[in-house]
Amino acid sequence: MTASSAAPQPALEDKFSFGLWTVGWQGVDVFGGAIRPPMDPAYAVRRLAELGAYGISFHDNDVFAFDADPELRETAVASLRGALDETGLGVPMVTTNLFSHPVFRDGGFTNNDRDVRRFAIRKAADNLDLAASLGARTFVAWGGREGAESGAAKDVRTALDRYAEAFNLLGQYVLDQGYDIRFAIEPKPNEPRGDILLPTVGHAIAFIHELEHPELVGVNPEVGHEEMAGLNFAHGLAQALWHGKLFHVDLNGQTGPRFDQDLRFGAGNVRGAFWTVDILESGGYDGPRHFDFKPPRTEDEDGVWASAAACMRNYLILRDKSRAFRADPAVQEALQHARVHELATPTLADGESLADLRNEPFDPDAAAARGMAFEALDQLALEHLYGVRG
Ligand SMILES: [Mn+2]
Repeated sequence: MTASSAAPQPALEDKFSFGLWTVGWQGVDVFGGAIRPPMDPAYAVRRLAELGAYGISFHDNDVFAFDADPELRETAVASLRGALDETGLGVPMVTTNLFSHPVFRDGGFTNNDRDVRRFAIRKAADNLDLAASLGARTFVAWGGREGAESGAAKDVRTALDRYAEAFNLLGQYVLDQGYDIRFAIEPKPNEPRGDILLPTVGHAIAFIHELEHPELVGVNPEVGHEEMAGLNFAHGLAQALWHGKLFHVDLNGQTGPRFDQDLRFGAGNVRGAFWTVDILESGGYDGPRHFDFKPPRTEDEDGVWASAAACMRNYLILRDKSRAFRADPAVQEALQHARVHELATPTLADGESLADLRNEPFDPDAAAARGMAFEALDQLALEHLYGVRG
């Protein structure tokens, strides 16, 4: 068996999806302009279908220009629909661009200017109609321009009032229209704004519980965004699952707290990627494995497809490794030694009260002398990851 055939090929049931803006990224960054030509969405759909994806996602303005008139918009959407029908690819998620046009210089839903907020909500509602017409079930909201660089310029408490107002309005709209769509907030700590509102998974989940229809809103955590804040992405996913709020996920790669790298999935923090796949596969998540990466500026179009294919390939490699880790008898034994199962036993037994617990004899010195045996377990995980076991 050659190295290139050692990992399974992507299949539709793997639910791999890509944002059109990922493979279509022209490489514009803060220090330089486009290095790749624009990519036609229909072409991107066909190429992604060939690679093994099952779906695509897009911002409204990935498909038609911000200033497109209704006729141009319809032509663009028809072209996309044609490619979707031809390939059988679906659109599990749609999102709205409330950040590129200069009108969003201070954000959309939390812009200090009321007329801009009204426009932003209108733009999102229009895009909900399109999302519903394409069968999308998830509507992601990344508020990259919702924030500030300065102190007094943004009253955070009133900004959160307006943020909640927008989700309440759009949530009610979805209910009134009978759309089978849920919202997923995508947290990010900074970039492009100096400080973005709802900066982490935890902030977003707390916010969701203040909304009129919290059941309609979950999170879309992104690897790079949580790791930019120095956080453990797999732990963020686990907590989102615990709250029943993991509605979608953005997979990519990041190397620690620095600018948002959007590396292909599996690059950057490899160990983090292993635990990310492990929790997604074992934690009950059944949504798209969605890639939100940027093929580096060094690449031509061939490099774009190499990067896209590698996202799926790395996921499948890590899925195999996670399964082999879980199935390894030495790991089962190490889990026992680490007493992982004991955490699943409630601290009080049925019928016990706090009083029972308070009267219990306990020898803290004896308990303190017990090692946790975590190192042996973690080394087994690393050895699976390094490819010397399983
Ligand atoms: Mn990112």
